[in-house]
Parts: sequence; C-alpha cells; structure tokens
Amino acid sequence: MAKKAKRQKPKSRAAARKSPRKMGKLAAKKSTKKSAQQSNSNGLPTPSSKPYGQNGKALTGVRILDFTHVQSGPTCTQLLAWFGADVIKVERPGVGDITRGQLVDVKGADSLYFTMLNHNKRSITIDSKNPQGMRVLEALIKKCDVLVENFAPGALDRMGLTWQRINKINPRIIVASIKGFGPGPYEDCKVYENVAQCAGGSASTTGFRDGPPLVTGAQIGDSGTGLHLALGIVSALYQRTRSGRGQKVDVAMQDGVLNLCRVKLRDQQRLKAGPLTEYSQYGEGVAFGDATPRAGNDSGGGQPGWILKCKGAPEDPDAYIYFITQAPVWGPICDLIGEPTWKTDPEYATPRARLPKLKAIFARIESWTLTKTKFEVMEACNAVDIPVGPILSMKEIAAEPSLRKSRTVVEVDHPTRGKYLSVGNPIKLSDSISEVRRSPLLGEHTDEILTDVLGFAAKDVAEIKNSGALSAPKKEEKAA
Ligand code: CAO
Repeated sequence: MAKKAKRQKPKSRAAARKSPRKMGKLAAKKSTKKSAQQSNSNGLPTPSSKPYGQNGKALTGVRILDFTHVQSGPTCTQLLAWFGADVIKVERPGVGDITRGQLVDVKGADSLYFTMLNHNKRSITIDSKNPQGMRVLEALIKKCDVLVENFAPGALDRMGLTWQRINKINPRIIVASIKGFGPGPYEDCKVYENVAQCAGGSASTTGFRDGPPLVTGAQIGDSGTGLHLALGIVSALYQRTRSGRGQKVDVAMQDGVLNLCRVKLRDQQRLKAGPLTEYSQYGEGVAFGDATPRAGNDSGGGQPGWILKCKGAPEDPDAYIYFITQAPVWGPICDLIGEPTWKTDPEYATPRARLPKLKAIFARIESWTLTKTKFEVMEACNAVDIPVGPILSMKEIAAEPSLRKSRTVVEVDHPTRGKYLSVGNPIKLSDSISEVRRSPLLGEHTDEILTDVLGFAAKDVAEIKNSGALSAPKKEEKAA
C-alpha cells in the first residue's frame, strides 16, 4: 500500500519522565487536553479537512494481480477497482479471458459479458507457462498487495505458483481464491454458477412445491461469491496493517450460496418444532416433509407475501407486484382493498386467523391490484406504509432515471463497441466516489505495466517479448 496512516509520535522518554507537578498550571492543562485528543484518535491521523470525494479512493495504493476469469473472480476485482485499487488483469496471450468472445453481440468487439465485469482494470498478456512469462509474474507478485484467482482447483499450483512460493516471493501478499467447493469430496471439481446454486441449497428451496427445483436469475454463485471474496480481501488488508504479513483468503461458491440461503437452513431446523406456519403450504393443509420445501413466492421473512397480477397481466409478463400482508399494516390494507370489516372480524383480524386463508386473501387483494398498474399500486400502498415490490423488467430498470442519477446504471463508451449500459458500483462511499471506466482491450497495458510498474529496462522488455511470453503463439507453432 502506498502510504500508511500517520501515527501519533510516541512521547520522548525525557518528556514522559517529566512529572506533571513540575510543570506550570497552563502546561499541565495543555498536556491533559493533548492526551485526551490522543486517546480519542485511536492512532488515526487528524480528520482530513478536504471536501468529501477529494481524498483519493478507499483503496488507492493497493495493487491487485488479477488472475481471474469468467464471472466470479472478475466481479470481486471490479469492485476493488471501483474503490481505487490498481487492478492488473493477467490474460493468456491471444485469447484473454474466455468471456471476451462469449455471447458476442457486436462482431469484433469484446462481449458485454466481459466489458460489464472488467471495468477500471488494466490488461497485460502473459503466458504463465513460458519461463520469461513466469519472470514477469514473479515481478508482479513482488509489486502487488493481493493476488486474486479463480482457476480450476490445482491450476495455480501446476503453474508453479504454490502458496509457499508466492509467500516466499512476497510475504506481504494476500492470495485470494474462489473454488467451487471447499475441502471435501468435491474439492477437485470445476464449478459454474448453476452448479453452486444447486449445491448451496438455493435450487432445492426455489420454485413451486409441485414443480422441479429452479435456479435464480441473480448470479448468487458467481457474483455472490465475488462479493464475499472482496470482503475477505479488504479484511485481510486491514489485518496486514497490524501483522505486516499476507494470508490466504478462500471462498467456496457452495459456501457463498449457502450463506445467502441461511434462512432456509433456519427453516430446516424449525421443522423439528412443527410445520412452518408462514409457508402457504401450511394454510393449504399440505403436510411438510423432512427437508425445507420450495415455497413459491412466499416471503422468507415470516411475513406472508405473494406475487399478484396488476392491470395488463398476463399479456404484459411483468405486470405484477409483490404484496406483503405485514401485520402492522393490516388495517390500511383492508381499507385500501375495500374490506374494512376484516380489520375487526375475528376470522381475519389476527395473523394466526389469516394463515389458513392466505390464498383466498391474496385472491381478494389481487382483484384490487388488477384494477391498477403496478406503479399505481406502489403509489397507493406506499402512501400508507404498505411495503410492495413492483416486478421491474430489465427494460424498465435500464430506463429508470433515478438509477441513472445514482450511477447504479451507467452509460460507458468503448472504442470498439461504442456506448453501452452497465451496472455501476452499487456500494456508495461518500469519500471514495466511483467512476466507471471502460474495460481494457486485450493486452492494452502490457508495455506500461512492464516499464512503469515493474521497471524493466528496454533490453529486458525486448528479451521478454522475443521469448514469445507476451504474444499469441504463431499459427504454424499452434498447429505443430
Ligand atoms: N497462461 C498460460 N496458461 C494459462 C493462463 C495464462 N495466462 N491462464 C490460464 N491458463 C491455463 C491454466 O493454467 C489451466 O491449465 P492447466 O489445466 O494445464 O493447469 C488452463 O488455462 C485452464 O484453466 P481452468 O481450468 O481454470 O479453466 P477452464 O476453462 O477449464 O475452467 C472454470 C473454468 C471456471 C470451470 C474453472 O476455472 C473453475 O472451476 N474455477 C473455480 C470456480 C469458479 O470460479 N467458477 C466460476 C466461473 S464463472 O461461472
């Protein structure tokens, strides 16, 4: 890291020896004030007086050797880059991250899959299996604070970059890895998003009771694990300010998904105490098995909720609203839908009385929501504090002005594909403001990294380049 926080100077021994009794009254007062200030500072520098946003970025000075590919690892390093880390993405010469060429929509340009996961990074191409390539990698390991990777199990070791070797080259470096599974029977498996969703308990608890397990659209296996890894990395960086040494940070995708599904493991254990009464299955009189069932659109938080049709459904596939019959707002719900007697009728007045009739209650609420668009329902309900969620399509999200204003949805310009939309940094720091810069072209920063970051002299750069370590193998060599 570039600069350490300025610490308060320890008192000199002579000063420490001076007895307060020997000081004048004023000096004694001053000293008391000073020591109070010191004890409040926790060793931190004096609060900056610069305007917010002008103190660099949260991770300015942190350099990342980004050995990630596809989605999980790049999600993590993109977040770190948005917080100001210098992220150097190492890619295989000629090929790069495989996603550059996946789901291509503009011929000859990097795919949106790649561009939307690799903002604010620099790209260098290195063949890690070429000795000169390894020379560059070792130089990078010396210069970086964190190495992040999500290769298949054992791939980094096979390159010769074991934890022991990396740690020997740079004992301060943090080595952060994503694998599909943690230690155990599946530790050697390659894993993609949906494999993790299934193995982490998400699929078995998603979907309708009478249908097959479902995967979700949210990439909880890949992007979710990337988020977990980013937190592990910044925690390790913080610990390093005290320990002075690096450590390994490992996150398994199965574990990351399970962490996001913890309410379902909660329900698994509650089953021992009887049926899960907030599940609509209970109200419908369907017996529970011995594992957490799929709960359709029931709310996971214990407040009965369901997705209801609004004006335009089902022709408009997104004309729906998530409606929660939260106990504290039962009265306003009854008034809104035109059933004021339900507020006092013992058959409806309490959550317990409503449980067996939830299906019929939601049908009655739906007869009201069907008279309004999802936005009208939103307006009417929020006016009286009833929480509802409009089912927004990606088209609506892309056009939503408030998301543009908050820079959660941003327009980015790219030299080969032109303008495109991306999701910006969803985490807003008031003193570390993210700007979204386009993803790098393959190997775009190879030369500047070799010279400016690693300090290789022109003859070394030439030697490395001549070895073929930074360029794609020639066609005839490939065929041989
Ligand atoms: N130079 C030379 N070789 C390189 C290289 C470089 N710059 N970068 C990668 N390689 C090599 C690796 O060393 C590896 O070679 P070996 O198999 O000979 O050791 C090879 O490329 C392939 O790496 P891989 O096994 O990681 O890639 P894959 O496409 O076969 O598998 C994936 C992809 C994602 C299934 C696997 O990497 C994985 O399971 N990762 C961990 C879990 C994960 O992150 N999954 C999420 C992916 S996003 O959905």
